[in-house]
Amino acid sequence: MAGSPNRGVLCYFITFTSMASKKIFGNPKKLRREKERMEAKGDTSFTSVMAITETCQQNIPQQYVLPRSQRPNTTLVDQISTSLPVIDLSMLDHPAHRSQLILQVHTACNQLGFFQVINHGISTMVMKGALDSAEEFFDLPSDEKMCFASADVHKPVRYGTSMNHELDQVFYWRDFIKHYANPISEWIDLWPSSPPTYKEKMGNYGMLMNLLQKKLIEVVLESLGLNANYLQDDIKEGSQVMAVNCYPSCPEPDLALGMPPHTDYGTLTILNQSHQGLEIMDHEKKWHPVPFIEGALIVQLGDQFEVISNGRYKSIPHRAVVNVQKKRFSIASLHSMRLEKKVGPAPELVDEQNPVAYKEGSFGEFLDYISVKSPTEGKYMDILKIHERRNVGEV
Ligand SMILES: O=C(O)CCC(=O)C(=O)O
Repeated sequence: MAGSPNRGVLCYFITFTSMASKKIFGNPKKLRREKERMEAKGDTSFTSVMAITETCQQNIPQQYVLPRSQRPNTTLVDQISTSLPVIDLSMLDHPAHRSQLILQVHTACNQLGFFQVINHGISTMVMKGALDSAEEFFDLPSDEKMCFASADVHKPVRYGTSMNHELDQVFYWRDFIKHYANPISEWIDLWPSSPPTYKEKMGNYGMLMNLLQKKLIEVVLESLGLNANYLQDDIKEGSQVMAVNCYPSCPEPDLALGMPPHTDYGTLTILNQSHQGLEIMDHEKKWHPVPFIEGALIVQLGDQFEVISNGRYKSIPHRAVVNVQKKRFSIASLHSMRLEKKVGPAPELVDEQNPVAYKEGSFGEFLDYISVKSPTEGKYMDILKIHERRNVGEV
């Protein structure tokens, strides 16, 4: 854990291609052995960040202290942050404005892979209801939450801390509960029954997110010049994971992060947050805080869209910072194709100038990968990237 000799050489996984992870992942036997080793350990016990903060410490425990190079710049406020794209989705209701909206989506996805949406049709009552039930869940006594504790990323419902408490070398200032949500009837019985309104409020919100993502995917596909119906059935039957995050206030926010830099694997993620705390990285590797806009939802492109677009659009690297004043809650609705569906570049986006740049991958393979690799150790997407052949004589 923290303090191990590896800590000083940790790299952000957005730029890091681990030879070791390629070796394990490329070798199914090794991957299976590694998984068996993890399962044999069977360690589901951990201390949540909520429990740590209850003891009112002035300093964060050593295992949450990031190496200097990975610490956030908490004074970051820049011009770009205030002009990050905000798209009015009600333009979709007016045929005359549709092409303007598609152009805005194209610009946002091309430049960043990120935008916020307003007038999206989800009421602030529903959005707030889901965040309130998240808060009530994390306020439950520890033993009630611990029934859902697991480090097994394949579990359809799991409560945890940091990213994966069994793999993380440095811990992140975050507790979470994640649950599958599509189709809701298949999963909701497994969700927490306490607080009593959790299933209703979170379930209602989750179903609306699933409808919204279909709309959003259509406009992103159109913005790529693809048919809005491309992969329609796969999207309808796709997987939805709701990551419900709690970032307690942190006495030393400049030393820690709520979540490390990462991209989401799926097609797109819709994020609802109680207040500001998300940061995104632009193509020049600069971090920008995402301003909180009351009632807005944040849309982030995931790796599957990068693959489908054959690299025209890139998934957005993002991280969560923490603050000293108050707890922050967020709900990330993570959408992807179903577990076993292999996704590759859209044939329409491949030609002589743009040869296939990614191998096919699936959500299931991504989960297998992260079940043995911490986010700082390499990225599943790097395995899918087809590196261009060097010309003869090139060093
Ligand atoms: O809470 C946030 O702002 C980020 C959440 C996130 O990136 C995730 O759950 O994957």
